[in-house]
Amino acid sequence: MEERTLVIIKPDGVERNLTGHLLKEFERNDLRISHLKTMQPEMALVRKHYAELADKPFFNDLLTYFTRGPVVVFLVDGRNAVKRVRELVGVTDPKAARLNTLRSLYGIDKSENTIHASDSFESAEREIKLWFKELFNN
Ligand code: DGI
Repeated sequence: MEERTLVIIKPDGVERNLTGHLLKEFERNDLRISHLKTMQPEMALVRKHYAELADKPFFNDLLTYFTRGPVVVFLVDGRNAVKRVRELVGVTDPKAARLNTLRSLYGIDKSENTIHASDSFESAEREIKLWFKELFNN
């Protein structure tokens, strides 16, 4: 099924000049980048994005990290894009991520894992509305 998902290059990725490398991997894997922007995220937006982690002990560190510098936010389109992008990105902990996934190649550790990708079709819909409000009328 043709799908759209949300990807974010987190501050550690932008800081280490990995934006181009990371974007290229999506195109190389036959996925299409349909919208893209750089922004300095507001704390309130990141709080909403990670609302389901609000009671985790690492939540405040996560907010500080995510808002410490610019991020690159983009939409990726393609057949089964949600699952294919998650496979390309790899699991949360870069040390546990499969060989050649983006987190295993570029992630620093579990708290600074360089890249975010929506984990389901429903998450993608919710997150696209949060990060790309301008695409919606209401
Ligand atoms: O969907 P994911 O990003 O793979 O994972 P998630 O939604 O469970 O967690 C969101 C982010 O929170 C994750 O990319 C990095 C951070 N995180 C998750 N688990 C831990 C964590 N950070 C720390 N410091 N410790 C954790 O156990």
